[in-house]
Amino acid sequence: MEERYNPHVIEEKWQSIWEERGCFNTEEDPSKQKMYILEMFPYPSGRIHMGHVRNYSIGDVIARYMRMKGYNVLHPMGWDAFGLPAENAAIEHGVHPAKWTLENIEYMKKQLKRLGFSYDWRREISTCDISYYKWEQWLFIKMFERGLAYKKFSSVNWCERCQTVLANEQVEGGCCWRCGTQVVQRELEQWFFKITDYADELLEYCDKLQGWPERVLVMQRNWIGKSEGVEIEFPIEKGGSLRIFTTRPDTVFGITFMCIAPEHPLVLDLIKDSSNYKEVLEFINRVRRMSVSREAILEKEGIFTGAYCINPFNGERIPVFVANFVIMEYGTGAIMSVPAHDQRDFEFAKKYNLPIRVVIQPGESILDTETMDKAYEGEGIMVNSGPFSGIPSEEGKKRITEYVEKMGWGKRAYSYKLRDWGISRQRYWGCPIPIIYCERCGMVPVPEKDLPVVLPFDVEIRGEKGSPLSYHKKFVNVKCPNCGLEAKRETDTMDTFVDSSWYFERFCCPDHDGFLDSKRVKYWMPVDLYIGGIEHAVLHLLYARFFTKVLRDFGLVEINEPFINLLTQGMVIKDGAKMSKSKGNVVDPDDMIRKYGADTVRLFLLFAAPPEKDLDWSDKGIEGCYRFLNRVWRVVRDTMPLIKDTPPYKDKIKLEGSNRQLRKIVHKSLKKVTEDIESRYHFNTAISAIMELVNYISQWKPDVNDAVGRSVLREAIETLVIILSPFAPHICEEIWSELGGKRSLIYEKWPEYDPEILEEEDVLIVVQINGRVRDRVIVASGITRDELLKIVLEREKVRMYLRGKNVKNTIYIPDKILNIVTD
Ligand code: ANZ
Ligand code: ZN
Repeated sequence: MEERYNPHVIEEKWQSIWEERGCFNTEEDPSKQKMYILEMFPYPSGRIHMGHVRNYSIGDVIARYMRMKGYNVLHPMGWDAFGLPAENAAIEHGVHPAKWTLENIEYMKKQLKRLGFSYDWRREISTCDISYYKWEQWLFIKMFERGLAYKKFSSVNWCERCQTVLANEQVEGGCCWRCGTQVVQRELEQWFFKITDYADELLEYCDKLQGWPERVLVMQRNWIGKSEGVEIEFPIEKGGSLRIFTTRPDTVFGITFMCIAPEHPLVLDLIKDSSNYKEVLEFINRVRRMSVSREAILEKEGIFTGAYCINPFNGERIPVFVANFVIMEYGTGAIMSVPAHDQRDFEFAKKYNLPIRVVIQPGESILDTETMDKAYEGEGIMVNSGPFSGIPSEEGKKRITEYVEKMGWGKRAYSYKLRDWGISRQRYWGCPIPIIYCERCGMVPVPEKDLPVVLPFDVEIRGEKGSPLSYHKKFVNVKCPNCGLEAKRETDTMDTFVDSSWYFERFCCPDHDGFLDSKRVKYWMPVDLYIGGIEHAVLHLLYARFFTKVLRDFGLVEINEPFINLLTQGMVIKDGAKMSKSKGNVVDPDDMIRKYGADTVRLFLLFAAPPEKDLDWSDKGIEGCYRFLNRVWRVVRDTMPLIKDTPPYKDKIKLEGSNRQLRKIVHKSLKKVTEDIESRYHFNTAISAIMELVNYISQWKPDVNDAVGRSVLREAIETLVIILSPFAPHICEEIWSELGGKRSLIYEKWPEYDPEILEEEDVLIVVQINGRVRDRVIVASGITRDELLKIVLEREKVRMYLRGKNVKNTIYIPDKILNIVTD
């Protein structure tokens, strides 16, 4: 064994052995239980950052552990390769997005390999590969044929800088999530996926995803945002009726006006005979062109339509307004306004001098419209509510709802915050939408035999006005597949979240000439453990769940949910801030690997914090991990002469004293590491248990002539190497082969701990001084004389009796009596 620990030599050696032997290649094997471990695949931005390394180190520990546990482990890696940065690079540096992306992938793949992650690289996927996006187009057509992909005009979030439409989820505080530019609204015809068809199921299954963090489930539930309420039909004075949605039917007697969205189909009808027809139209157009998304409106504004509704509960005339805060896509696009009990309505009423009427009294204090400075939105007792007065508001909700249904004025209803998923992007570097527009036939999907619609290479990317594809004549102009007339191709590409909504299924059969190979997918899916950042709690994870349900309904997969367990890892922090280029506090993984080797980097990232928690980068910490691995090396090297040709301990021999003590600690460590990995992913505590074990072994003084002791030590070292190997695989492989291991450590079985030795009781030892009983101590059975003596000499009583005397000799009857003889 080499004198010094040399991570670089060792790591390169084992990485090439693993690769040559295809150690991590996986095939379906019905005789073995499968285990699909997946980390969110990266965007090929150029370089791996520490967050990636942490994410993949966590996944790799589990994958390696599960393999040793005997599972058939699928652990793939790929690239979320379409997206804006490639196009921005094209605009800024004139490099083709394909070239930029492929070069980044090549570089980052080298980095990942240098970290020794146990991927089956044969299964690598790039979403920008024709063989991948061809099937995405195929799926799009299936969705189109079933009405799950459709087109509609809608007001969309538009980023002037990126010249592209953004999904609501990509707007952060009114700004573009990528570049931070203020988002404006535009009316465009866009492609949508009908995720709202699955709102109820997506919500329902949130209760069944027991392997997901509650925090993610809460975010998904809120995102779907199901509200229970009533739809009520209000007669319009001059004819017809207006349907509203409310979650507060208990407040119907407090309605003092109504509001409808500017896009509401009844608007023109309502204002027809109005004297201020023109003003209303102007207002509506102004609101529709507004620069902020409707949800973000602060200043409530509206205008009277001139029309009135009748409140069927009390016969009152209620004026109808058009208001900027009412959203057409939510509920019915019209509301009953109760300013006393809804803050938005309150602000609106104050602004336009509309009456406010209290119909819910909180109880402890009496609300007075004269003195109210905000709406009271809580529960209470209904007042001024005709026959319903005196009823608690929660009860009132039920009673009014029943009454509404009985009278035929409306019905119980639900409303969702979730919107259909807008997937159109006016961008080049994405999956082309396989639709052809024909003047005679309308929208015609590209026939399967003509797939894929290949993204043309020779485009001019200017970064302005629409998609580069729309300038590409050869791409745009086609013959209609239906009638043969001149037709035009769709030039929008798909949101890259589409690409990442099914890649985990494709990993099961990346080479399949078809959408999915159902047999292989059936074997591997669902993913047993999915690991990634919390930033994907709603977008990616909701879309992936939606796609899986769609695929199920198409008969393409047989599962309801894609991910059984979800682990969301925390951020990597340095100097109190998230490690990021913009903060200038990035530690480059390459530098760290160069300095310490991959094992140290991995070990530090796993040791410094449990996976879900944020991790504070510390130069001292990584240094400490490096010292620890050096220590492991030294300890093994020093014991090597004793254990090299010794078989590991077999439990037929009865152990005593320090041999027993060592073995007990080995099995205690094994148990702890096993449980920490398995039940809670608490790698940090697992690693510290291993560190303690190494300490113990290094202080353990073996007796060269004791064959049993040597075999216990051999077992200790073997166990140490095995349980350390998921965290720091290279050094362990090297030691393993030094120990005489013939095969790679990854084929080794994860050992079972010996419950018997752990169950051993503590023993009571009688302490005598010169033959007289002076003290009693409880210690672990099997304690050595030296260890026991150390404890005993510290004890108050013993020190008292020994004062002024020298210990001459000790007589130890193991686990029973210690007699100290003085002179
Ligand atoms: C009358 C009322 C009285 C309301 C009251 C609230 C309090 P959630 O809980 O988020 O689902 N609303 C309904 N449709 C709307 C739309 N298209 N645009 C803007 N607001 C709309 O919110 C449901 C409440 O939001 C509904 O209940 C309605 O106002 C408003 F004391 O109706 B409520
Ligand atoms: Zn045609």
